[in-house]
Amino acid sequence: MSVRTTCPYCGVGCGVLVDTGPDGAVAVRGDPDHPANYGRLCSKGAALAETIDLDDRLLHPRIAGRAAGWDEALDLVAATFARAIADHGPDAVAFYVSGQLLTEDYYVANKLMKGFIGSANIDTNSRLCMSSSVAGHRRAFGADTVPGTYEDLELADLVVLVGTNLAWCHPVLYQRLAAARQARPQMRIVTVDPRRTMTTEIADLHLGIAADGDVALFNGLLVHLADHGAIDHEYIAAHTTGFDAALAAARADAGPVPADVAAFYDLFARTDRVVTVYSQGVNQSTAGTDKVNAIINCHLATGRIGRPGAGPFSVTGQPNAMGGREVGGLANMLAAHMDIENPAHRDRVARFWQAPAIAAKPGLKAVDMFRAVADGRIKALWIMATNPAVSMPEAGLVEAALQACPFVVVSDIVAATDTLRHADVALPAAGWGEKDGTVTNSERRISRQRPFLALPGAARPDWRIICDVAARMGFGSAFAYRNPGEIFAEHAALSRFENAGTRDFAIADQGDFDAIEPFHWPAPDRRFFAAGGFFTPDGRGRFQAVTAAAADRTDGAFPLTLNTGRVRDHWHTMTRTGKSPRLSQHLAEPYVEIHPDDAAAAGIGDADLARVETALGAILVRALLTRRQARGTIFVPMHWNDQFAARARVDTLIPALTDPYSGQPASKNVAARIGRFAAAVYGFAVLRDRPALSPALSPALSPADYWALARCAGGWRLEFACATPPDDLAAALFGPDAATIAYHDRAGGRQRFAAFAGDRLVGALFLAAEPVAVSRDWAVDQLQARFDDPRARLAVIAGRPGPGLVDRGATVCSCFGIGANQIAAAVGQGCTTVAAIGEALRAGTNCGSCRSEIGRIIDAHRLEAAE
Ligand SMILES: Nc1nc2c(c(=O)[nH]1)N[C@H]1C(S)=C(S)[C@@H](COP(=O)(O)OP(=O)(O)OC[C@H]3O[C@@H](n4cnc5c(=O)[nH]c(N)nc54)[C@H](O)[C@@H]3O)O[C@H]1N2
Ligand SMILES: Nc1nc2c(c(=O)[nH]1)N[C@H]1C(S)=C(S)[C@@H](COP(=O)(O)OP(=O)(O)OC[C@H]3O[C@@H](n4cnc5c(=O)[nH]c(N)nc54)[C@H](O)[C@@H]3O)O[C@H]1N2
Ligand code: SF4
Ligand SMILES: [Mo]
Repeated sequence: MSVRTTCPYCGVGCGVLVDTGPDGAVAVRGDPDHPANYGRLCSKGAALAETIDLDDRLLHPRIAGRAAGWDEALDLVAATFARAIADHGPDAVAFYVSGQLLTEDYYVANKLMKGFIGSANIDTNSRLCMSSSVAGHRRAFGADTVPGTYEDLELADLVVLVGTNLAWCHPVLYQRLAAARQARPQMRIVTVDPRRTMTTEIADLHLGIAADGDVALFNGLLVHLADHGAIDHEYIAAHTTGFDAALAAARADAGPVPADVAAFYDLFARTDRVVTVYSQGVNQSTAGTDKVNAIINCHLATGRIGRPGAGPFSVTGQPNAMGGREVGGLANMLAAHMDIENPAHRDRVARFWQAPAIAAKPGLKAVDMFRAVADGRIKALWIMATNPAVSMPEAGLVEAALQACPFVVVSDIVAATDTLRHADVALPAAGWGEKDGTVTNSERRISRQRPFLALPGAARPDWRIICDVAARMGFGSAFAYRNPGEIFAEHAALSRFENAGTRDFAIADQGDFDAIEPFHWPAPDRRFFAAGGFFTPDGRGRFQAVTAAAADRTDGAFPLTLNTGRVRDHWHTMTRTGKSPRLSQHLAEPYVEIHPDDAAAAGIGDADLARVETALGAILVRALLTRRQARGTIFVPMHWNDQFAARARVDTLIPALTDPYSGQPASKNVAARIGRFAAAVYGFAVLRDRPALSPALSPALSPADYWALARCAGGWRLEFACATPPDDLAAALFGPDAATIAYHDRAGGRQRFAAFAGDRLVGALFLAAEPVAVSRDWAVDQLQARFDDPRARLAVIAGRPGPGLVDRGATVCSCFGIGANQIAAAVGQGCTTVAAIGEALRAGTNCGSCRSEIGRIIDAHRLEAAE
């Protein structure tokens, strides 16, 4: 029988059906009955089965790097936290947690810190993610309420996508939008983003605003609405306050309106059903909260909120970002959407928890928390389900802080991360498929994650680890849960406790935990605020007077604006998606996207290596030249880290500038410069076994200034470059025993090696004085081939497919492994629609995540034909 669970990646929260065969093989498919996805999955969800093996898992507690038992580890954690609290007070300890914890884990972590330790020093990676939306919601609505549902995107006549690459980051929601638009072609879509993305492909109009131009854009819209009779005066009078001040502030921002912006204003003004979807292009900014309110102002002014097909819609990133907000996991929140600064709320929660020491004031937000770790105020820190050495701004300083901290505990599922290398105690947590509990998606829908695998090694669920530490600190009776169902029931009871409609967050008793079906809170398909009913003291929604601030951070030394974000097939710091060969092929290296003119000015050619530098440091990544990037701007993905590349952690470059209301860091607008990295030698290798890339293990490769490692079918692929040629690299990579054949073209500086064991390739290595021109996909295929014939071996060092073999080109469709060259060839043979490509090659017919990319190849090909 299938296990019904929920995808552990993005906040769309797709239902997943898992079947385990008699041999233990796991098959994953979309749950046709889950109301988030109705059976769909994206490339990441579809590849989940590739990420659950136990390679690289953390399976036992470790103390100072040595294996330890649970009792010893838990005793040490509890005793060290207790001693720090006794000696220095409760604010000398902190938890840094994650929107990837389940609600039950999150609830007990928050309860322990805020009710029993007596500090609010618990913050979460949601600070880097959703906190500006939380702050904007609370300013406007009086509570952190998401008014609408996913269905609104399908019912709208205009969908405005602001700072959100929905096609790659919320792919199933994007597919629902694309399907709705196909069914109702009159629907209009506008994208607002400084760069053109795959999401732009669906837009009728794209506004390529300057970084942080959003407040000015939406203030201009408010003025336009006021001046063109598009204001809902009745709604404003009945349900809101502050309109005049907000409009006056918006007018002060007024400037010339370009034609494309005017077209957007006009479309917005005359369309009743408008949904504005936004995510990190809005939140991750020093003006993040103001951006949120500038958007909400326009919806309040038109009364377009909480009605089918109308409303502002902040889409959440992580699978349980919303659950974390419900339990109050942010340092400035309490629990069940209550407010830590409200004495009545503190008293209520304290009574409900029978808490000995309810926190009296907000705790430290993420950036300030790591500063307090750095300067010694925090003596003991526990990090759970997040990788701040990669994902926090000023990541280098975060690492220095971890190194300086007397006691760092890290709960994770993998054995090696950039954060774990600083852990005094490493605790093995249960991962997806093993853990059991609930998550809440972007539309307030709570779904179960259910286990279908046994706990591996000594791994334990996070909730249990936290409760075991709480018990050892003397709080056993308040943390004596036997299972996550008991925690969920308490969480639900707190949401109803002395509520009587005064708080938005309320969930009914769900009865049997195991039988919980995906459900909306507070009631099925309920939306908020169509008829007022805000959670402010006077029940009115609050317009906010916001003003656009100067946002250009560039100067003569750092003339480019660095923007960061995500790619389609990787998840954050790659601890899970990096295990999947399929997902690692879409984009296999860290890169910088740059406009060809800016690249030319810096002397950078396509596929060159580029040094991206800010005032804080430099990284080395591959250059991708594209006109989708606006001049003067560059884009680097956030994913690559020291486990997968030599120096590509983009957060080492990002100063921790934060939004004044939310404390959310500005990850998308940093002054930078770029230069070509001149290597003496470029290399590419495919390898059966993962190469050890540390200087100690592979001295020959240690001078490599650049390397990037990716999983591929049958092994690993490695790109690298060195300023000085390495000695004897082939032997270091292949081992002394492999039968190696070699080709040297001294004039051209090319060397190629192939090593075999039996009839299989152990590895192939290609070196050149310029970026290696060998088909990556073809080379990867050789790892799976049989080499009985010596001539076939020679083809490997010839570095090209033999006659009759085609190079698939860069992978576009991850599900079926279809490359760009194959798609282009099919277009040439008359397949001129995405559907026709699907019929011919199957590309795009499973998860659909690549459909916009296929569309782009078709368009490019037609353009070429027309020229
Ligand atoms: N494939 C994949 N999907 C994911 C994730 C992942 O790691 N991989 N992570 C999940 C998580 S936790 C999150 S939070 C979401 C994030 O989802 P998104 O917010 O969609 O992702 P990002 O790529 O971070 O940023 C979105 C866009 O903001 C644009 N932007 C930058 N500056 C500005 C600006 O000033 N104004 C405007 N309007 N736009 C700007 C960027 O160019 C970028 O295209 O994705 C979730 N889904
Ligand atoms: N420059 C830049 N930086 C950014 C962003 C950006 O757009 N640009 N985006 C920010 C955003 S929105 C986010 S959400 C963050 C994400 O950043 P992180 O939270 O640091 O990224 P993840 O890789 O998701 O880290 C999750 C960790 O938890 C582990 N893990 C997985 N499952 C479990 C579990 O069940 N239990 C435990 N204990 N551990 C588990 C994983 O192995 C991994 O090490 O990055 C932020 N940083
Ligand atoms: S859209 Fe993809 S990553 Fe997000 S929940 Fe659905 S299957 Fe998972
Ligand atoms: Mo996020």
